[in-house]
Amino acid sequence: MGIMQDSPIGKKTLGQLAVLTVLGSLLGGCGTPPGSASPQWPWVFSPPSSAPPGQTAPPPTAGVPPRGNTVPPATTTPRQPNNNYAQGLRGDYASYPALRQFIGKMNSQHGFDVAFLEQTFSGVQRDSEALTKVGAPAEGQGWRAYRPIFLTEERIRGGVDFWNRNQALLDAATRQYGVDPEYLVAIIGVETQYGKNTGAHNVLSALTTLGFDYPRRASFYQKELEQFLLLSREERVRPQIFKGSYAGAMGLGQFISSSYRSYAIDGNRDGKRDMWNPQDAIPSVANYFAKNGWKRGGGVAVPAYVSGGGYASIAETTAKKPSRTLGQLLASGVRPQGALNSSKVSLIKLEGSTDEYWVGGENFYVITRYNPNVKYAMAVHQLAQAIRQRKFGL
Ligand SMILES: [Ca+2]
Repeated sequence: MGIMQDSPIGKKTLGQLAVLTVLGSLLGGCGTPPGSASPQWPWVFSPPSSAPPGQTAPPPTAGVPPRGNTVPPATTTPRQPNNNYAQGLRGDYASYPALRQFIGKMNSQHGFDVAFLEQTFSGVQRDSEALTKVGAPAEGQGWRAYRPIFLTEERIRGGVDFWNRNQALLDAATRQYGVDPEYLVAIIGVETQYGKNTGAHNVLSALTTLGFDYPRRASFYQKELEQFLLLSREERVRPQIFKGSYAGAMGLGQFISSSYRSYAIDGNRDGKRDMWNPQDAIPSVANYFAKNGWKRGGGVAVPAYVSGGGYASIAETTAKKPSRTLGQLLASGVRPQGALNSSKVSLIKLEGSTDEYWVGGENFYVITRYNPNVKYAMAVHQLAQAIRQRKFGL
């Protein structure tokens, strides 16, 4: 998951988002054929959430699909173009052969209608801000500059508030998934400041831009775009509706599309996996951690002193699965400053003007499954500890 660097300016509340989506629907934006007698959209229109974070979503209406449209079942059989759509690609991506190939693949592998996708992508505007941001992630900074972004008084206090507001949800997620609650709170705090900053980029535009205008990671973002369209179909949400980070990460926990499809949980059982609603987002983040091997109560990381000539070659600056015993680290000149409950450990090096060393356990590695940068995982760990200490007055 990416780290949000978006300015709060330009953020829209979910209420505003709902208004915009309704407006878009009324205006026939995104290509809905006006006055059409039968529904042309493969998916029922349904925004990610009509309720602001922290509020309970309205109860589902059993058996009644939103807006009464019929959703055709997903099919893997390629379909012929639907003549209700204008043919061909237009707009910013009209002259991209790679996008044409992508559309062909979505048709042959997943049964998406070609004309529908052409219509969809004809409305995509290049997201130049995403291109700028993807080249300068926060992780590029040294640890001494990176840490203060997240270890702020506001974020610690906000974490305690979020925990108190969502105590029952966090308790339930901890019981069901075995993930320590302070880490769930800290992830959501680092990613979105507890839901205040879930991203204002149009996910379809951001992923199309990064998939076809950013050659260095085109393959990754095209795969996420594929996952995103599948997600939209599964969740019955028009792809133009989703908002997220410049990299297409969505909701309180900033799930990219592949993670959304794999790990998101419908916690409140209303039939939607709504990552903007804590009722779904909290168990989803817990599920992500559990599926990646989190051990409840297991050690995460402790600071360490290093000496001699043996430690340098085993120090990790990128995430790797722990493979050493504590005894092996001790023999390499590493002196942990505290106990760490983990059968396998790594020596973590946080680079900066003065390097910092930590012994990281298996749970530290699990945090890096969320974002592979060790500075990210350490920021989550330290924020989690600070929030826990503040909440319980330790
Ligand atoms: Ca739900």
